[in-house]
Amino acid sequence: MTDCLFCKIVSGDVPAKIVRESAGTVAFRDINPQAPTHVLVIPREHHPTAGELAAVDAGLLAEVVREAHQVAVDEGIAESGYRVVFNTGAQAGQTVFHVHAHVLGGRGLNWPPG
Ligand code: DGP
Repeated sequence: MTDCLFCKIVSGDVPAKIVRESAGTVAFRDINPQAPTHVLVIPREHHPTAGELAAVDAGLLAEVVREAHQVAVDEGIAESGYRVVFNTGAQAGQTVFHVHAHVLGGRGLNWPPG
């Protein structure tokens, strides 16, 4: 999609601190980190939400989740604990409508979230 910020990160038109890449995904540091580790994992293909991606390519959604776990391993937070969040829809705080998994960790995380 030409007008999508995260598509532009995939294409390299917008710079990002990329930490991992796989055949179907790119992982990069969030510009406004909410925890010591805050990485976004996105599919290279444009899909607006996790639910829509699940409906058309569940394998690609699984790849996003697998890569999120690998980010946690790489960042050294897999053992202490980390959170994977798909904000879905405006009321849940989704601001970029290209599906992304937030990988958060490196500090205690409260529940329920705000
Ligand atoms: P969400 O609110 O769930 O849609 O998350 C969008 C995230 O994207 C938010 O945590 C901030 C991050 N973000 C927005 N613009 C940029 C950008 O240009 N570069 C990077 N690396 N992250 C961005």
